[in-house]
Amino acid sequence: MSDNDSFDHNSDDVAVAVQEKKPLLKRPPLYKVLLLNDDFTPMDFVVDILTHFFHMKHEKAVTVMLEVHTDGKGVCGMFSKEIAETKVHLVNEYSREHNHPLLCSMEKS
Ligand code: TYC
Repeated sequence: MSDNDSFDHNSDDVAVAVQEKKPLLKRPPLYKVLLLNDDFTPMDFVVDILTHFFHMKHEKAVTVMLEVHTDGKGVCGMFSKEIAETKVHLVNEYSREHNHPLLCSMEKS
């Protein structure tokens, strides 16, 4: 019997097990937004992306940039599907505008 179960008592004082309905709503899934390494995008540009689009402090942005540089990819943050899609779009658009090949992508967490 789960934590949601309890006992009710009818008029003859006979115990009856009562199970509450499971909640109908599940939390929506979160998505990781990732940066991928490449050989051409300047490190400073990646740090700027992390501070401006992902609101990281400079020190944290440098740490994440170096993680991407050494491991090939790194997580910028976790968001709802719609917010993650928007961040990916804005970062890739901004990188292309500045003629850098930096790639931002997302995956279900
Ligand atoms: N590897 C790049 C360089 O040496 C730096 C870099 C870091 C590029 C992170 C992309 O997501 C990236 N200039």
